[in-house]
Amino acid sequence: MEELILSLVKDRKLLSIAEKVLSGERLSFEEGLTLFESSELPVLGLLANYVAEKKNGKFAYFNVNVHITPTNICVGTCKFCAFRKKKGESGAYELTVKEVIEKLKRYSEEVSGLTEVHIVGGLHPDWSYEQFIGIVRTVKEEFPELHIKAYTAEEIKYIAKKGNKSIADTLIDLIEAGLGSLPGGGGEIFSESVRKEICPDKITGDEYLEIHKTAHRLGLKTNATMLFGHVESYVDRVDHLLRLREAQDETGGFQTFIPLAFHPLNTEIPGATYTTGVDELKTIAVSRLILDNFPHIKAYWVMLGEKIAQVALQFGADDIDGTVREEDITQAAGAKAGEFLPKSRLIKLIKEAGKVPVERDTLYNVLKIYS
Ligand code: V47
Repeated sequence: MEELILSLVKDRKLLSIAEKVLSGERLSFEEGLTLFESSELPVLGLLANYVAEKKNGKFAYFNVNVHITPTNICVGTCKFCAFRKKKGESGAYELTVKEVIEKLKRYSEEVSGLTEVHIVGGLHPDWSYEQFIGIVRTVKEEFPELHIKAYTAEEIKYIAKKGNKSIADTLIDLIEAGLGSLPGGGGEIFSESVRKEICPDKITGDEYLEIHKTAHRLGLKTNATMLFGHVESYVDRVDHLLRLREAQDETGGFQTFIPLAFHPLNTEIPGATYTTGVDELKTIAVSRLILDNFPHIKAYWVMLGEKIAQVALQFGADDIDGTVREEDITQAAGAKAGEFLPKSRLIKLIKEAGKVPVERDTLYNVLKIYS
């Protein structure tokens, strides 16, 4: 297999990178850049698939989950976000804890075998520390068997500030309330200059990494993301990936990396367009090749669409996320993929990609293998 892959490489620089990948060596910044600049997409795919299968065999994971977004009211100013509303603006909403529970009751009846709830939302100006913690506590009391993956690093910092507490103490309170892990949202692109342009008021890349590392030290697993396809360059993407790799070397607490394809509708990014299939597959493949210490790469079907997410399973991804059911952030920005896929469809997508569907829980414990 190794010889076959090498025989297909045309570019000399790519050939030496391919040799390094096949012998398990770590790639440098320059090499990451060469990968992004390469137009030999099938070779990138073969290399990334080689690495993915070395790590996870033929397994490709999915889970049965729902998302709940308790509010879209947000004091944030992120220009790429089409979801946020100011208080009082038309379309702004906020759910009470009771409404969150009612929604979850309905979803858990509709989606059988539910194991995870993903809760993220806006930075509501009036909600107290106790309210944010209370959502997690009540969900856990009502649904003790569900894993709660909740609050991005940005929300964690906001909640901590509300409570006048440190990040660590806030996470400790959330864990005590029932938090199971942190989602990867809020990573965007770590580059300071890009953040200044697209989300000037957001936590910095370093703060994002520090919050995740603090969570890891407290025993929580977390995910990481990168929002790509807006104003960032390949240099920014490689920088982002290397900073994640370095953080992972320190704590080892990241489970999966999720490249998020930017959606332009209703956003404030001038001239922004949808990402392309080639860029999406390349970004998945290069992420797999650079992030040698991340166990999993997720092709999030809601943002990639089910077709590209499926093909991504041959380009380095080993996970396509879950059933989802409700997803407002991408929908507001012009999602084309919808927000629910039944388990049977996820299994079909994975099988046809030549992989073995594995139903997992949030922490990648295997629940069922569909061989
Ligand atoms: O933080 C916002 C991104 C994220 C847009 O951890 C946009 O398992 C595209 O992080 N176009 C939230 N993306 C989603 C997220 C996520 C999703 C699924 C699974 C997991 C996980 C995490 O969505 C935000 C932001 O980075 N986002 N606006 C947009 N216009």
